[in-house]
Amino acid sequence: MAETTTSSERSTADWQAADAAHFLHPFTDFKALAAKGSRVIVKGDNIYLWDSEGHKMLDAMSGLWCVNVGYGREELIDAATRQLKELPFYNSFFQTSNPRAIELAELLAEISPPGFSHSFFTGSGSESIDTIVRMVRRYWDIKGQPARQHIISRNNAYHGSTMAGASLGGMSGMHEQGGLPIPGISHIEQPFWFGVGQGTDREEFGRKAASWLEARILKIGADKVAAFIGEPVQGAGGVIVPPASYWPEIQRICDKYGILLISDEVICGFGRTGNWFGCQTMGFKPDLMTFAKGITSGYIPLGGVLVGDKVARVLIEEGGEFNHGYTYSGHPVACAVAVENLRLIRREGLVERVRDDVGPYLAEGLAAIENHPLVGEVQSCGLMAAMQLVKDKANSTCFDSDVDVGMICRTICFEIGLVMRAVGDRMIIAPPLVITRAQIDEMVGLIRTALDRTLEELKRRGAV
Ligand code: PXG
Repeated sequence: MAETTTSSERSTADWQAADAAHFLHPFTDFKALAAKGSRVIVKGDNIYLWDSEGHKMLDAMSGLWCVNVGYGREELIDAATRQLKELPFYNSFFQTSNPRAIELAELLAEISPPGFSHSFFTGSGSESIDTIVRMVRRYWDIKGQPARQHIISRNNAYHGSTMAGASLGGMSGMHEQGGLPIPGISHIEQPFWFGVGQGTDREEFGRKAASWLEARILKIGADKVAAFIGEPVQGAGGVIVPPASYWPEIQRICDKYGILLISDEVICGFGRTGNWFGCQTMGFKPDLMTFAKGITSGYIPLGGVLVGDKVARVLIEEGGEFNHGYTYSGHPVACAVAVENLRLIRREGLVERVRDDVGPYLAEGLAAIENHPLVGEVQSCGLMAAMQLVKDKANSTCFDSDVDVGMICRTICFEIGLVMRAVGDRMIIAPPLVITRAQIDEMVGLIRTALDRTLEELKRRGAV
């Protein structure tokens, strides 16, 4: 076995060879990556990353939508270190608890919308989604309506990668592997105006997209539907911001048929959209919320479910034992980091900053980019944004499927020192909430350069 070394002690080629020989990466064509060699990230500070070749990059994706307070925060490092020394692990099974998990549950009740007093902790977003499937089905069992099993989600949703997460997600590539979705789950079309609703009024389209939920409920039978789940703004699906009319109408339909409404806040939670939770930005009141990622700014894995009082009361007062939980539910070190992270977000006013300052400033900066010949649409919400790349701006025509314009642009981004993600032909960003106005200028400048170079490359290939 190789000794542990710091990055400077092994060459990039050496890291890549060992990586290819032993490490199977998520969502990866293993053979293709082994041939190419992975990019080895060795250091992070504030909103910047460095790879093993010493290249500095502006991380416009906050790691993977999670490093909300930026890299290298001593407060979080100290909180973890203190807790590692005091009590690195104890479980929350068998009638035991620990101070950090209690404090975190208390703090979450404070920062969440009214009516959320209880949390269930997990180790990730996917585990939170699995928890919610079991929890809402259990809720209806206790209520004497065991037929309410079915959960409705949406095409192009992302809810994680476990059996339940990948099933609730609406990614066909995931469903194709492993016999998914599992029974009792179905999907309606997403509220993606550019992709599904063009030619119609945006708000009218939002109401229409919500009406697909009602149609599905009636098809299945309301007495068989347990819940509807959605991300307030779809993240991994391409930062799809629904029309303002959408979520209030979804809420009305769920209320009408007595169906539980679940907000998947794994990306939108903890300030990303300019409120503590995305449902507040989108104007709806869910019964349950899943969270992960930004709760610890990604420094350590932690997820969970915020359980609204209506559901919690039934589970607590009438439910008896809930046969569900994980070794790391309420992990003291993860909870210590989360508590410090939430306090830091509050102390530095990061949520308000996204809402009133850097969020609107980013929107202004991107409005200028909307004029770019490659950009058909820009959407943003707080500090998450998407640029839809098009072949013909005047007619909003997309590129042919053999032109992988998103990947061309993404490769150029890495070359110029910008981490920006491509979801199909949509370029997306979600920078750390601590980003300054000057850094937004820098980021928008890099985006413009990337788009210009992408256009040049497309011309060279004869694709435009
Ligand atoms: N729900 C949502 C809304 C998510 O975005 C999960 C659940 C699952 O969380 P875990 O912690 O189990 O990964 C996610 C995760 C991407 C990308 O490519 C997005 C996620 C994960 C990996 C890649 O944008 N989101």
